[in-house]
Amino acid sequence: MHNNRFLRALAGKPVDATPIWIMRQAGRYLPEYRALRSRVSGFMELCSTPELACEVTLQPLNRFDLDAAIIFSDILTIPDAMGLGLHFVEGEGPKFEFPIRHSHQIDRLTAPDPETDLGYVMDAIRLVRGSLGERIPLIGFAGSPWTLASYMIEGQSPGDFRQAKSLLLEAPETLHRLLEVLTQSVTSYLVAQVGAGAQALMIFDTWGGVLSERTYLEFSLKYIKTILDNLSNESISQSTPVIVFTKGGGQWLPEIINCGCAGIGLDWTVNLTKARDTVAGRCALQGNMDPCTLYANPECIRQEVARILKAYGPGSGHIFNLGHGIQPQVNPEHVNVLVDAVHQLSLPYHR
Ligand code: 1CP
Repeated sequence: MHNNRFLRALAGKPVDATPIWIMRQAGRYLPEYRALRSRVSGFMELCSTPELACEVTLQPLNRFDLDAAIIFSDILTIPDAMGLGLHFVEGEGPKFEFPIRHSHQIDRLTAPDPETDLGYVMDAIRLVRGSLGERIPLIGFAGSPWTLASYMIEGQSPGDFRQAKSLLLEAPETLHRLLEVLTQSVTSYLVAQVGAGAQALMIFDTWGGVLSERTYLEFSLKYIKTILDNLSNESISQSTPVIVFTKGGGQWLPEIINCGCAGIGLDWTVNLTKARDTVAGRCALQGNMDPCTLYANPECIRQEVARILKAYGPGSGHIFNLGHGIQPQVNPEHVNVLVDAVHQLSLPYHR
């Protein structure tokens, strides 16, 4: 691999500079993404057409000196493949035509076959790997069972979680059945992504942080751990590192470390120095700049990068990223400033 900083940092091995990639690095802040999207029927056509998904995946890499690529897709491809009918309403985000409203719908759900039902994702991964060659590694991903379940139950962006949390309290066994079929689905989806060429994996638990500690451990982390155990049994996680990102989960780092992940994603509310002390070399940390920093001027962006690098301190085990996805209104020039600042300002920490 020409640039394996990302995989080395994830393994805690020495690097020449801190690697960086950006959540949602392919997306609406890029004019070339908006141009391509306006020529197709919508976001799902981009995802489900491997040549287009490949082109979009590569767009940010043609502009910025990023240390990893992430396959252009979405966490909601799994519920879509389960028959919930995903579509995107302009300005409102994802919607399901057939959300989960009754427990008998859960009884009828089966785990999608990743090679047939989600074959377009595997084809996109194969195409991207063909184009990238050994330039930089490619990350595959999936949503956590709890995060997917929240969208499936609410039928859209979960908002106040009225229905998902009511189900959790009123019929926990029903929710557990849904989480189990999602756990099987996510496992086979991630295994297939590795088979197609993904070199690292990330589990997005975007909505884990809205739970209480008790319900986080029982309804989210437990299933993430099962996925990691399954990947380990299939000898996947030993060779393909997995990053777990629970947004809003900074207070549960001691529990998250025990799920078997190679890295933990952190949002910007977490103190990186304390987080590094907590994990004590047992896994790598990814993050954690506030995405809104990119609205500020280049000098402020560089200062913030310097602060975060200093907070982590010398040595490997840190992958720079935002604490959540990049906002669509960000000026792409500011992303260049960020990427170059991380590479330049991190040099003294790796001598
Ligand atoms: O063109 C458009 O309008 C679509 C916007 C968009 C994009 C660019 C959506 C719809 N998804 C994506 C791509 C995407 N989604 C990636 C691509 C890889 C990358 O460059 O990072 C990834 C990893 C995701 C994952 C994803 N989708 C998450 C988890 C990460 C996160 O941001 O929290 C979630 C929650 C989704 C659901 C989703 N899909 C799209 C939107 C706008 C949303 C969020 C809706 C909400 O706020 O609830």
